[in-house]
Amino acid sequence: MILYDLVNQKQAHFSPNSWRVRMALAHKGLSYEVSDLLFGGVPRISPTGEKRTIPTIEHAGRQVTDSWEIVRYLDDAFPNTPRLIADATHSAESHVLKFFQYWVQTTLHAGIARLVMLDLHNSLHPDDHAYFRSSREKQIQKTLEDFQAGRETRVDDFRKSLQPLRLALAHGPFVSGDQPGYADYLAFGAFQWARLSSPFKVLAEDDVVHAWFERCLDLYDGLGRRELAA
Ligand SMILES: N[C@@H](CCC(=O)N[C@@H](CS)C(=O)NCC(=O)O)C(=O)O
Repeated sequence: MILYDLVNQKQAHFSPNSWRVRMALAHKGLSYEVSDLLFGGVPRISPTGEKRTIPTIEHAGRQVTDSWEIVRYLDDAFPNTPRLIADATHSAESHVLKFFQYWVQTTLHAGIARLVMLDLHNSLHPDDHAYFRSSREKQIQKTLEDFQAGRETRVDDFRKSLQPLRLALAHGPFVSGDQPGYADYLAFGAFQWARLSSPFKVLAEDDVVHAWFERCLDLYDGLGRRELAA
């Protein structure tokens, strides 16, 4: 199995969506090789030129792209490993987990982007700077500098938006309960992205979310912690 992943200037694997899959592979005890890429290399992953994003995996002669599709594929291809997304395709549990993924995307990823986007740009390999700046500035309709400006006064609003995580963590050490599950990996990816891309502290140290993130960094012999912080 090959995992195609992005690296920054320090060779850190910073992609949030890729961390979901890295944690899923560890949860299942599956081994794999990593193929490191810059943003500029992503269009060349597919031998036939089909659109690919990071993460993409290659297994048994086939490529699977999109983190959700990859985890579903792993659940099906390795039925003797613990499942991460509930069984039947249209089960209520899988829909609720997908809803949580949408919350991660719209609240965590978007909120973190507003705090660290310029730092993230600066952490990338210089060959990626021009592409990253022009593609992201087109999406956000501002300069990266303006987008990140004022973060010290805005970070409190981001921290308030984490209340659903705090409420969930009142029931156990992980969002999924006593043991970590895919909901944990979805949220973990977002905070790991921030940790690897910027020295800015998006979490307060006395927050239960901070304690949970530290627990996630320790999982699987410190898989997440081994990737050095920005
Ligand atoms: N929904 C996709 C999103 C994947 C995605 O957007 N990946 C980013 C990197 S984290 C990417 O490949 N970007 C390529 C680009 O911006 O050119 C997933 O969960 O895998």
